[in-house]
Amino acid sequence: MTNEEFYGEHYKTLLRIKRDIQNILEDLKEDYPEHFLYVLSRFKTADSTIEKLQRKHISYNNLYTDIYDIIGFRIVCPFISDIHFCIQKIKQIPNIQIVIEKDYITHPKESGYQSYHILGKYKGYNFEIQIRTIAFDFWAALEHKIHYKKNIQNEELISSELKRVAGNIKALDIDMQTLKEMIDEN
Ligand code: 0O2
Repeated sequence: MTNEEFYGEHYKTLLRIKRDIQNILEDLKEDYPEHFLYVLSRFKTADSTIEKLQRKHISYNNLYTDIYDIIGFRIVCPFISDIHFCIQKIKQIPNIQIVIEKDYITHPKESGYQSYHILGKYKGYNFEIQIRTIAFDFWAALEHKIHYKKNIQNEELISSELKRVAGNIKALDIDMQTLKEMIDEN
């Protein structure tokens, strides 16, 4: 099914809202380039949304209330300390209502995934923003490619190895943060 068929009358509005939020985030990146490395956006395909509705037992009627990431954004930061700065800037955006915050940095997911998620509403439509360091973006991108939601052999071993690597990435993030602070104090 095409996105146009699936999202119907909402499709054009969703695309417009995605573009509006993307522009707002790009402006923030331009104003604070030292905190924002890059901003990405994606539109959830009809197939991916249908899979999510089925997996979470959500009826199509509740699509626009219960699913937040049809319009999704990712902010990638250089250092752990930038994440908090970006969250504050997002909270100050006019006309945005924050509905749920998921702090997978303080409380990583079972997989080892670390990222801060903001689920919110803009002009009546839900959106999700994921904020993470470039080091964890690297982990999440590769983990998504090779493992996330896949049924694989050696599941236990692979999962524990991915978690071990996530631990290394966390240590790397902390080392880079310490180095930054040492250099800033010069
Ligand atoms: P996609 O393919 O990225 O669009 P869930 O219960 O995990 O399906 P939920 O309840 O919406 O999803 O919330 P959650 O757990 O915060 O996950 C939202 C999104 O975070 C996911 O979207 C992924 O993009 C990302 N994510 C969550 N957990 C992991 C993980 O272990 N590894 C990686 N690489 N990404 C993760 P989707 O729709 O599940 O997938």
